[in-house]
Amino acid sequence: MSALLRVAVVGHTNTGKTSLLRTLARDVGFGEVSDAPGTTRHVEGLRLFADGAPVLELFDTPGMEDAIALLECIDGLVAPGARVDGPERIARFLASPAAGTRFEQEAKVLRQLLASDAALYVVDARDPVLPKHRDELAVLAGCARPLLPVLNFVAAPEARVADWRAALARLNLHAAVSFDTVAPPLDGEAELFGTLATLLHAHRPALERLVAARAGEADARRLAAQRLVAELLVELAARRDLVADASDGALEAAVDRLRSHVRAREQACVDALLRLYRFRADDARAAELPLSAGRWEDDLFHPETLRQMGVRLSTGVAAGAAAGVGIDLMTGGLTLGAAAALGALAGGLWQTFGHYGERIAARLRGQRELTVDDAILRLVALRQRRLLAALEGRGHAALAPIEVADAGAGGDAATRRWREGALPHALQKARAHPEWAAGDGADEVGRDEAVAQLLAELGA
Ligand SMILES: Nc1nc2c(ncn2[C@@H]2O[C@H](COP(=O)(O)OP(=O)(O)OP(=O)(O)O)[C@@H](O)[C@H]2O)c(=O)[nH]1
Ligand SMILES: [Mg+2]
Repeated sequence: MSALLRVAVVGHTNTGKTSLLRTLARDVGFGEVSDAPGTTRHVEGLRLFADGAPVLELFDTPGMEDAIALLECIDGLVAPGARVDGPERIARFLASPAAGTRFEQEAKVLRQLLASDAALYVVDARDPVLPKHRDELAVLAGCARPLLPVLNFVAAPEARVADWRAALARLNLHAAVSFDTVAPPLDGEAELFGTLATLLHAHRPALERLVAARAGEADARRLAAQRLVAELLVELAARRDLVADASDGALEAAVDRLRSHVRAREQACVDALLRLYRFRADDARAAELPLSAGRWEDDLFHPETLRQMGVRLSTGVAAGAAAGVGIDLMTGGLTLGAAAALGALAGGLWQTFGHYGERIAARLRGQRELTVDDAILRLVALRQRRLLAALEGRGHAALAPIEVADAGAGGDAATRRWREGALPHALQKARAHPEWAAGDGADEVGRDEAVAQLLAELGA
């Protein structure tokens, strides 16, 4: 047994072997996945790492197609009644001409299994248990390697998990794990590697390290993703565009500019999230997130988009031309200033006036300031959270559209809060800090504090 655990992934054609490897490796680019049988034609390996060191090497293999004929062929190579054990029978088969012709694909599987410490036997749990499966297992058992059945497609309503477990037990395969490469169960990986460890005692510590390392990576990934969203929201809330020119044309152009900025900033966050979760933005597979080619289909500033997400329209949004943009118009005095600036003054912090002095003076000169409407912040928060949930629950083998959760009145408490509760304090604070929007390092400490505070509120 080599130090690096080697596991072959075997099974009938089209059961999702390549998909399983994609999901375990978090790599949408591994191998070729298709609905057609016989997609994988060659053995291909990939390594999984724990803390930078390789722990497990998995080998994708071609699907087995005609196990009944294969078993007959192998049986035909041994004289009737002769006492020849499994590995010897397999060796005779591999040395026979049939292994290079009719059963070339199957021979690749068996060679790889003999060169491995164990195998994952991938089953399409929607299939009935058929003689071809029993013969497949009889041939594989001939290699005398531990086999762990992986019941794939268990998220499908027609999955026959109990039938499969019963049939496998009759073949002395008592440990089997349920999986779904498209919608993998949250603890699916840990269960898979944990069960494998019970079959491969010598490799148990390595597999446990792998499970722990991958759980740590998942936590770090989730936190990094939440931080990306928090930074996005803080920056958008902080954004204030000054419109110095009092003409309507200038205002319209500035509104357009702000909207383009918000769209681009949100898209940058989507791109970063896809990269973080190792999905490709230009990959057709990412298109079935609630995104199209890595982009949201619905424009952020279309009132219908807000309605679909259940966000109530504020006056700014209803205002048509300037939908989604708050406009502070200064007509005199301090009564109409930015709420944030007023808040600072009302709080009795007179010295803060110096900080806002220039902006207030500008407003007295008839200038206007544009901000991102609360409703847009809510919408951005709601859909980034939805994207996060989709990315968390999605395997790297997913090809089909995901169910987009009902965005209507329902949702959990956090969703309802984003939709209609008070905006988190960190965002209200960001309203008073236009310098946080620049992302140029100005007042990074304050901005980071707000992001951390928002993260804590998001996590709560
Ligand atoms: N819904 C669902 N679809 C899956 C799952 N696993 C695989 N698929 C789909 O099943 C089809 C076959 O998947 P592959 O990964 O190519 O199967 P394979 O076993 O490698 O196939 P061969 O290489 O041809 O033997 C593809 O269309 C996958 O998208 C699953 O768990 N759930
Ligand atoms: Mg394949």
